[in-house]
Amino acid sequence: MKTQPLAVADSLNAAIDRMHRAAHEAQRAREPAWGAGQAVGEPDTMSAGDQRTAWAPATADGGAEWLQLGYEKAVEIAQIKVRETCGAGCIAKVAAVLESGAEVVIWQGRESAGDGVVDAPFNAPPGLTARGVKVYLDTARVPGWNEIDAVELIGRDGSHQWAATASASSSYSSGGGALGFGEKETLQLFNYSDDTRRR
Ligand SMILES: [Ca+2]
Repeated sequence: MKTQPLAVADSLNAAIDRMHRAAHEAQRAREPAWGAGQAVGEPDTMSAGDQRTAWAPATADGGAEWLQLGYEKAVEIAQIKVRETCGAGCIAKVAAVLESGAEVVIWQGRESAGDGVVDAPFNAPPGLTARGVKVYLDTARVPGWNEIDAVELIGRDGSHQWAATASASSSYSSGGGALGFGEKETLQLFNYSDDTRRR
């Protein structure tokens, strides 16, 4: 008789885990098109062009913009790889963001323009440990939209991470009605799991 409550607790925990995952996936699917959230996670823009599954700044050729990414685990950075899926060639600077908020510039310069999907690699010097990355663009350098689908953080320990969080100087999605919908959905799922636990 003692095992029964444990088994119930296990199955409830598994159910709650499933609900958390479902909520997370629902949230991601409902990220505003072209919003900074589109740069979270692994690449999902497989063909080049103006695609709603990548981040786009608010204007095509407005000039200075930035995209900041956060990762689960701080690592000694080997390389940062930026997946540009539209109008590649605008990256002006790549920096690591330390826990203090201070930025250490990894690369600064003029990227060559490229067609198609471009995975632009930026190598970091040894001894730089962080879990934040900031990519600066000058969108005036390449006429038309400039979009980033994902940013990979590669550690000297061999680890590969996709961004867990993202924010940006601006995004084409700003003012879109989709903001907040994902949160509402998550709340409903959590309320349901609370009810289950009370029974
Ligand atoms: Ca541009």
